[in-house]
Amino acid sequence: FSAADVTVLFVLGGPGAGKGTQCARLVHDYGFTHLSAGDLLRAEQDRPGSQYGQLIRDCIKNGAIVPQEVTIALLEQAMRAAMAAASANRRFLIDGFPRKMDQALKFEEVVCPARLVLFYDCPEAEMERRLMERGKTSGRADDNADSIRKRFRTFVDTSMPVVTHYEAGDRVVKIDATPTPDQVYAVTQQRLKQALG
Ligand code: UP5
Ligand code: MG
Repeated sequence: FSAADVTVLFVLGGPGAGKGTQCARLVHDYGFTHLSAGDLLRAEQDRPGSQYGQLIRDCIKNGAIVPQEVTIALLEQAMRAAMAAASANRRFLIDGFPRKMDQALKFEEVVCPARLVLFYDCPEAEMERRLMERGKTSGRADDNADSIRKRFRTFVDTSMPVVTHYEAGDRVVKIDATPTPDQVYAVTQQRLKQALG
């Protein structure tokens, strides 16, 4: 891939910040292709014959980060599939990735550089409330108090440095994710318009 052919936006934010919720709206209104790294990993985990099933299951439950080779290969495959489809769309929202510096550097080296980073900023107490609520029905193995604590820890220790890295390169659009989904989305639209034209 080259940056001339595709536009990639990384969508980052803590667990439960609302990345998936905002991405769904952007897809609906602007026709981005949405690739959630977490969703791709969960699908790979359940794919019969996958050699990574157990590894992914363990990482997700413990809020740990799956080795980048696995995740980048899944993202690359999904991007190729999207581009081969008849309605070839070359604008991608990569949701929940990169969440570790090595992933960020590797993806931009072997796939393509991100045009910008949407960063949804939300206090832990609010994210915890949302995840515990969702956990009543989501069936997600990591929507429980123990896993949530570990996910927050990984986010602060390992994923925030990625955001700081992109902030230094002036590529971050930071959005307060605390208000209602409608309000967050209105700001997202406004800020994206400013940034992308
Ligand atoms: N909600 C959303 N917005 C709201 C708002 N403004 N006000 C009130 N409620 C709001 O939202 C979460 C919940 O909050 C929902 O119930 C929603 O209705 C409500 P959602 O949009 O799903 O938030 P999101 O940020 O997408 O939360 P998610 O739980 O998906 O975030 P994570 O980053 O934890 O999950 P992800 O799927 O990205 O990763 C899971 C795991 O996969 C990681 O912990 C890791 O183990 C592994 N992983 C990797 O190893 N590598 C990767 O590159 C990616 C993932
Ligand atoms: Mg999500």
